[in-house]
Parts: sequence; C-alpha cells; structure tokens
Amino acid sequence: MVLKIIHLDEIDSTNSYAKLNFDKFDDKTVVLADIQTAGRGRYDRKWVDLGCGNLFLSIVLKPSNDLKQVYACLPQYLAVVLSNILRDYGLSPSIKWPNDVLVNDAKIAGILCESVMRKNIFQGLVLGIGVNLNAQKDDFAKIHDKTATSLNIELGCEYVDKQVFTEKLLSAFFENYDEFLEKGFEFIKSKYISHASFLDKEICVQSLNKKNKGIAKTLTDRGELVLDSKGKILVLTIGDIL
Ligand code: BT5
Repeated sequence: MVLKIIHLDEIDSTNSYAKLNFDKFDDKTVVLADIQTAGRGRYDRKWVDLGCGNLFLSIVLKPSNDLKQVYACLPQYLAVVLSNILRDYGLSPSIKWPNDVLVNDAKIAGILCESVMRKNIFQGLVLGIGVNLNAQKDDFAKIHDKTATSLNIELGCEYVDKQVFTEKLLSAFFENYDEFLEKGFEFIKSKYISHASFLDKEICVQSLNKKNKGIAKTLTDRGELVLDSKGKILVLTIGDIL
C-alpha cells in the first residue's frame, strides 16, 4: 500500500495541521513533522518536543463506521501496535489504560485522537502519536510532572533510525486497520491485556472531576475499564490512571 505522507520541517502541532487541512486530505494521509513547537496532549495538556530525532505524526482517517464504534478504541489499537513494535526491539512495554505506553514505568509515547465534525456530522478522525526515539537524559527535565524515557536510552544505543521506526509503525498500523474497524476492540483485546500493567491492581482513576479508587478487574469488549470499587462495579469510558 502506498501511503500519502506529508513531511513538514516544523509545525505547531501535526494534529492541529491535519485538522485544519482535513477536507483536503484523503483517508489515511500521514502528516509528519521534524519539529513540533506546540504539541498537544489530551485535556489541553502539552506534548514536549525532545528534539528532531523524535517522532511526531498524525494520521487522517475517514472511516465509514459511526463515531462511537471506532473513536473510543482507536488509540488503544495504536497503543497495541506500538507495544508490539517495542517488544520486537527487545523491550517489555506496558500499556497504562487507556493508551499510555510505558517502558520501565516511564512514558515513552503519547497518543491523541480527535474527531472532526462538520455541522454535527462525523467526518473522521485525526490520530496523533509522539514517540521518544532519541533523547538525552537531561532533556527529560522539560517534562515536570511525569517520568519519561526514550527508545535510544532503553536500548542503550546512541541513535535509533527514525525513518526505519516510522515505516515499521505505519506498516503495522495499516496491516490490520481495516480488520480492526470491522471488529473493534475485541480484535485487539487479548493483545491489549497481554501488555496491560494495571489489571488486578488497586488503582485510582481520574475521570473528569471525579476520582475512583478500586481494583482494575478487566476491560469490556469496547475497551472500557471495569473497576471494583469496594464491591461496586464501575465501567469507566474515559479517564487517567493516577
Ligand atoms: C498524550 O496526552 O500523551 C498525547 C500526546 C500526543 C502527542 C502527539 S505528537 C503528534 C501529535 N500532534 C500533537 O499535537 N499531539 C500528537 P496525555 O495523556 O494528556 O499526556 C500528556 C502528558 O505527558 C503531559 O502532561 C506530560 O506529563 C507528559 N509528556 C509530555 N511530553 C512528553 C514526552 N515527550 N515524553 C513523555 N511524556 C511527556
């Protein structure tokens, strides 16, 4: 499959750029940037650029499914794809619900999925990912509130080839994407669980303004987190494990 790739030297955010130009781009167009000056995370948080050896990309997706089926668990699909690749590099990644990817308990990647609506009609999605491929330990001081890592540090090597990594990621993503769209989270559930680090543990989940504590029991067939909070079963659709 030949992908349409737009390679930018510098941009505020690949997600913002892909959303702005959404109507001009075909389904499965990839926007890549060497430098990202205002990378965004979820809930208005920031994604820090640790230098141009790192990966910042967004994929324009125009699936025909209705919004709810795919939107919620597409980032989880990408988290599984990335975790499989990191495993192939010899690492033991873990997924923190819903879609943080960690190595040795430090965040190596972040995923941001945004829907594009016109007059309340779903047009598609922009799925963005940032992966720390090449960073220096000192760079992590720029991230004040979280422990971060990068692939070169975890592998103990000087440089990770960004182009090779990007090709691996995109080809693995698109290899099973159509089947994922058809089958949804169930298609990746067992793989997701094999990478999940939070199950059967006592966790605290912040969902909007509410915190829920409990034991993470399992995931539903739609990727929601099932929490046992003192015997009360909660099914959480959004949130962050604190
Ligand atoms: C995310 O949000 O992790 C989603 C990040 C998505 C970034 C990509 S880059 C390409 C595309 N274009 C964009 O503008 N965004 C996407 P969240 O779960 O809210 O986590 C954000 C938090 O991660 C921050 O508050 C920091 O604590 C931490 N963080 C920021 N930069 C980081 C980095 N480079 N490495 C590890 N952690 C980081």
